Amino acid sequence: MNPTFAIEDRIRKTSLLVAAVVALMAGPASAANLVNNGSFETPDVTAGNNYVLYNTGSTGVTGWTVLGPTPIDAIHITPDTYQGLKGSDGHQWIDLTGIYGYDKGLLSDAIATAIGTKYHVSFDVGNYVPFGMATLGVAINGGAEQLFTNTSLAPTLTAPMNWASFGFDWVADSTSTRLSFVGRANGVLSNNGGIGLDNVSLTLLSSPAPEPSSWMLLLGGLGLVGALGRRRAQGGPDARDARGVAPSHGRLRRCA
Ligand SMILES: [Ca+2]
Repeated sequence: MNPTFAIEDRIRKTSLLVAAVVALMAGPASAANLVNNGSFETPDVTAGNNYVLYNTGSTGVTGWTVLGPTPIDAIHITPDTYQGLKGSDGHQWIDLTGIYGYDKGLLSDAIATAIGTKYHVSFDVGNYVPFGMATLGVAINGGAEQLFTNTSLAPTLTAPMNWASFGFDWVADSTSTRLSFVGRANGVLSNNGGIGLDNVSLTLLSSPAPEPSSWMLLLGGLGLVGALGRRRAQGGPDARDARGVAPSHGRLRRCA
């Protein structure tokens, strides 16, 4: 191999390696769901062919704590084996009204997040069509609540349930994050007999920008490679040809 070409090849490979490192620092291409049991498939209650109620304060829904204004009858897991009421994902979903009522919900277990990093929150709101539209409120770490209403009562593949997806981006301001989902009245845009929740996710959108020291390290490494390449191209003391033989610098070689 031509020595100059060998040096260029080494620099090219090093550049590819640096690009790979930068890509890794930017985060994975497809991020995993950080919410534990966001589809409410655990515990599996499908065998009972009926919904299962959880009282305020219960941690019986894996990954979540039940919220409610009264001690009993807060929310329930509904399996699709109960009157064919299908979730939007998997076989189970949450009815945030319990038997009846508003202001009941679920609070996620703490999720590790990185301050300054952007995430995407998504979830599905379900209407039990005979009862009407459903509204739920979403808050992060007890902050301001946003209301989301599924206004569609059209028949769907999950009839008599109608599910709609919602979401928003959020930049973390804490290293520990808890999401809450609560059924709300919201005027005439909700009902107190069926507010569905399913398919909750929190996914990483981007990592924070690397610290200046990280960039300096990378740029310093690139500069070192470039200097080494120039030194070898000029036939410096470190130069080797493709066989690893140093140049003779004008000295005569003894022939055998
Ligand atoms: Ca589900």
